[in-house]
Amino acid sequence: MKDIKIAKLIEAEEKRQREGLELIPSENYVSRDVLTALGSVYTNKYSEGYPGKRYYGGQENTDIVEALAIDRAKELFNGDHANVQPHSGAPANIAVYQSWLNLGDTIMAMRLDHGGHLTHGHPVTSVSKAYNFVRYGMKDVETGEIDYDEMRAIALKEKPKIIIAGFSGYTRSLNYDKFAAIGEECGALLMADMAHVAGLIAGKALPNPLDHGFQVLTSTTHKTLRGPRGGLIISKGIVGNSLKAPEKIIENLPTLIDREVFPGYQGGPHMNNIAAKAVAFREALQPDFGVYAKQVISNAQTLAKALQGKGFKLVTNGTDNHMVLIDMPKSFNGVNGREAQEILDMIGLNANCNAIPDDPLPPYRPSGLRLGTPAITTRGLNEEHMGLIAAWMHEAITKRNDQNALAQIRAAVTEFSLQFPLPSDR
Ligand code: DSN
Repeated sequence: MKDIKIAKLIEAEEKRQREGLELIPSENYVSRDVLTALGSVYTNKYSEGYPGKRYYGGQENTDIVEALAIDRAKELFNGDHANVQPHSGAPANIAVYQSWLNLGDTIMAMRLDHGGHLTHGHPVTSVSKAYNFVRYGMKDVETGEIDYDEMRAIALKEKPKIIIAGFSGYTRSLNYDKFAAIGEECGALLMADMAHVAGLIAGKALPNPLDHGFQVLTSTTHKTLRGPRGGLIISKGIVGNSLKAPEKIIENLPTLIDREVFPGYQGGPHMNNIAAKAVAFREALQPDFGVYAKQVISNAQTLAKALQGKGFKLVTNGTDNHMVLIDMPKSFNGVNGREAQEILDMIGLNANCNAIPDDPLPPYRPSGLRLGTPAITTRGLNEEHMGLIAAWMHEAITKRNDQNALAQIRAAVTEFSLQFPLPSDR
C-alpha cells in the first residue's frame, strides 16, 4: 500500500484488535472471506435499481451477487422478501417508517433509557420530528419484564401505526406473542428491529419474530450476524408486485419497502458491501453458526454470573441474550460508566458506557457499562474464560489509580488474547 500513513494505521488497528478483547456487544470480528468481498472491485460499481432492473449498464455480475444475498437473507430469516441495500440499521428503520406511515403518524417503541435505540425516536434524531413516538418500558428493572398491560393501554389509546420490538441496551427476552396480540388489537404493523440479536435468531438460539405474528424485520449485518457494516430489511408479503402507488397493506410490503429504499431514500447500493453480506449470510447458514449463537448466550450468562460474584450490580440481574449491562455507581461507589470504559481501555478490554433506566447521569457520562460476548465467542472463548474477564475487570477498577497494576493486567490480557487469533488471521 502506497499510503504509508493509512497502512500503518491499519496495522495498528490489527494489532489493537489482536492484543485485546472486544466486549462491545454490537461488534464482532468478520472472516477473511467477508473482508475480501468488502475490499473487492465491486466498490467501483454503480447499480441503482434492483437485480434485472438497473439504471446503469454492466450489471451481469452485480445482479447475481445481489440476488444471492437476497435469497440467502430470505432463507436465514424465513422471509418472503429481503432488501439488502440499506447502508446500515438507521436507513433500514427509516425506510420502513417512510414506506408505511404519513408524516405525524404514531410509532410505539421501547423507552430509550430502558434500552430502546436512537432511531426509535430519540428527541435528537430527525425521525422524532417526522413522527410521534409513544413508549413502552419495563415493569420492573430488577427482572426486566416489560409492562405489557401498560403497553396495551397506551397502544389502544394512541393507536400507533407501527409497534417496534427491538433494542440496543436491553438484556431480557421480549414476548413477541404479546406484542403481536397488542399490534393486532390496535391495527399496527409489527416491526422487530433485530439489529442486536439477528445472529442469535439466524442461529436459532432466539425466536424469530416472523414466526410470532410480526411482518417486518430490520437489522444491521455487523453485530451478532458477523457480516460487514450494513443494513437489511426482511418482510412478509408478495414479491414481484410492481405497482407504482401500492396500497399500504401487508401483501404490498415488499414493493413499498423496495420503492422506499431506492429511489425513496437511498441512491446507489454499495455492491462491495452487498457481496460481503452475501458471504456472511452463507456463513450464517452453516450448522456451526447455530453452535456459535448458542455459545454467545451461554458465555454472556456465565460472564454475568462471574461479574455478580465479583460484586458488580447488573441491570435486570442477568441476561437472556448476548449483552450485560452493569450499573457502575451501584457496583463501585464513585465510578461511572465512562470512567469504567476508560479503565478497561487501558487493560485492552473494550466495552462501552451506556444509560441505565432512570439514569441520573448525562448520556456522555452515564451510569451503565455495556458488555457483550459476540466478538469474544468468535475468537473462541468459552464459559471457562468468563471468570478471568470478570476478575481482570474487578482488579482493574479496584486498582484504577495504580499504574503498575494496570500495566500488569494489560500484559496478561495481551498474552491471553494472542492465543485466540482473529478469524481474518486464521
Ligand atoms: N450503535 C449500535 C450499538 O452499539 O448498539 C446501535 O446502533
